[in-house]
Formats: sequence, structure tokens, C-alpha cells
Amino acid sequence: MRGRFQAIVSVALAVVVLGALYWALKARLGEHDAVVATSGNFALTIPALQPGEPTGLRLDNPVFKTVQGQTVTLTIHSARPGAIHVHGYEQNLPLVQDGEVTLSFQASTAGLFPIHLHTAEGTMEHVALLEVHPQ
Ligand SMILES: [Cu+2]
Repeated sequence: MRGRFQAIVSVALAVVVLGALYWALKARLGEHDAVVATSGNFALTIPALQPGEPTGLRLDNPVFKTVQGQTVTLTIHSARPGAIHVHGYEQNLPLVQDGEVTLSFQASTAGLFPIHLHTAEGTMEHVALLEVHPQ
């Protein structure tokens, strides 16, 4: 009887823990969804690195969703020097530190295209994702 009670308590605890994990992850993914735009015009802000902040992949990078054939216009405001690079489309544009630059091209191919910051120090950072849906 005691063993059965412990089994029920263990299952209940597992359900609570898994439920909490689910809601925590859902909230995190929800933040991601909140920055998704759905037209061809997108704004990207590259903030300054905080002291000690690691470079590289971030979970809160924006996803820019568009449809094949659409003209994509990226307006980029960067606190950091370097160049922006749209993989696959091979679009490159030097950034103006603390200024704004605009990159425009036709989304002729469907797929997922990482957008990188190539820094003045020669490192590469993922800053956004372009998601081109088939027509
Ligand atoms: Cu790149």
C-alpha cells in the first residue's frame, strides 16, 4: 500500500515538473514569436556588446518571415561596426556604426537563410533568420 502511494506521489511530481518545464519553454519560444514580422520590410537592431557578454548564437534573434518573390528590405541599425551577410542570397553590406543602412533584394528562393554580423575583428555572429516561404 505504501509503495503504491509513493508511486502515485512520484508520478504526480513528474507531471508537475514536466508541466513547469513545458510552460517555461513555451514562454521562451513565445518571446521568439513576438519579434516575428510578416511583411517584406524588416528592421534589425544590433545592440552594443555588454562587457563580458558572449558573442554568437542568441535565443532571441528575430525571424523575418516572407513569401518567395517578395522584395525584402532590411533596415539595419547597428551599434557595432562590421558587415551584414545574408547567407544563400549572398547579400553583403558594410554597416555604419551607430547609423542605419538598408539592404534590398528579391526573395527568389524559398528556404531558411541565416543573417550574420561579420565583425571588424573577423568573427561571425548569427543575428537573425530570414524565412522565405514557397509561393
Ligand atoms: Cu556570414
